[in-house]
Amino acid sequence: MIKNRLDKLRLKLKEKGLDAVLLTKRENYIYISGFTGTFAYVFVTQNDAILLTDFRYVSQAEKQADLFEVVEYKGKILDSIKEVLQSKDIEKLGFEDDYITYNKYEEMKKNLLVKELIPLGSIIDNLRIIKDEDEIETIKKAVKIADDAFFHILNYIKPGVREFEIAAEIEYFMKKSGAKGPSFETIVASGYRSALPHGTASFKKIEKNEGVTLDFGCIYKDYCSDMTRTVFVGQPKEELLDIYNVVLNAQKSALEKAAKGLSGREIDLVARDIISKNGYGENFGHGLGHGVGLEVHEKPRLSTKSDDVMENNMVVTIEPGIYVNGVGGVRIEDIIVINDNNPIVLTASSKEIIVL
Ligand SMILES: [Mn+2]
Repeated sequence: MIKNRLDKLRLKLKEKGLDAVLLTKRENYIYISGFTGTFAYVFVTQNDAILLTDFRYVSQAEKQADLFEVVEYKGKILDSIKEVLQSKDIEKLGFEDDYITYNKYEEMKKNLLVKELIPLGSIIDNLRIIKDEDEIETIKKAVKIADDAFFHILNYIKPGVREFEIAAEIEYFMKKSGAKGPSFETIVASGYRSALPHGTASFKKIEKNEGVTLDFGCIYKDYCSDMTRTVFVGQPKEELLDIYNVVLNAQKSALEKAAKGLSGREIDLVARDIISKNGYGENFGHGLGHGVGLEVHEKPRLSTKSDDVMENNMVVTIEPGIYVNGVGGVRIEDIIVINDNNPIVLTASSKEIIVL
């Protein structure tokens, strides 16, 4: 698995004319090396794979990154890296331009003494975009934990309970089920607050006859899940139920159309057309979805601006929503795996109207 990823990275290095890459973004070095600790500099050339870390992580790195030579650095990390670069005659070094701070870049330029520091752009993101079997299995577990948490929380949502209590219960449940934690700040947006697309849980109490949007996910073995459901407590306004049916129709249609070869824009348009035709075009102000993996939001993007083309084994969300001030909002989100013309839906929670 790691061998395969290293081979692909080395091919990219060749294409780009790079002698080596230096990775420090955690998701990227997990992907390339297998090491999951929070601190490492991962260095890869055509012939070498070296992981520099400190005392805390040496034995973990040796175990997890078994295709890498693990070097424990003492003193300044950039001095250790400079030594490695000089011993390997590196002239063109790729770095993570979308992650390294300006300060770090200046420091690297001054201290590493390589001829050229070359931005990697999306090279690593593009390697991570198609998931292998192990990754899909891990994501399935993360999705299952979130599905179970949704089922669990339905008994907990009632008038008088505060949004943050619901968020805490969801997160506690997920952690007890083996998750490392939530994959982002849990969204619980009830009543008028459900018109906020990203209303993280507040002190507001759930009231009778309103909707509650729950958007949450967990991290399981470093892979993320992400799901959204809107449920109702008592009898919601007629318009909110109409909105629910429009969102559900848009969500199902886009999900069914999601296929290999289509762009993120084309799939987004399927949902957007349905929502617009029902008069809510202005109320769907975000993209349809995004890739999910080591990061909860990663490539590919599904939006009006996305040229990303779907390929098999990309894992993406489909999450249209409608938000109307004074009425409320509805969003429905599933995770799917692109699979020719038959996407595999990982999220198992019901999408039918749930009235509590
Ligand atoms: Mn999402």
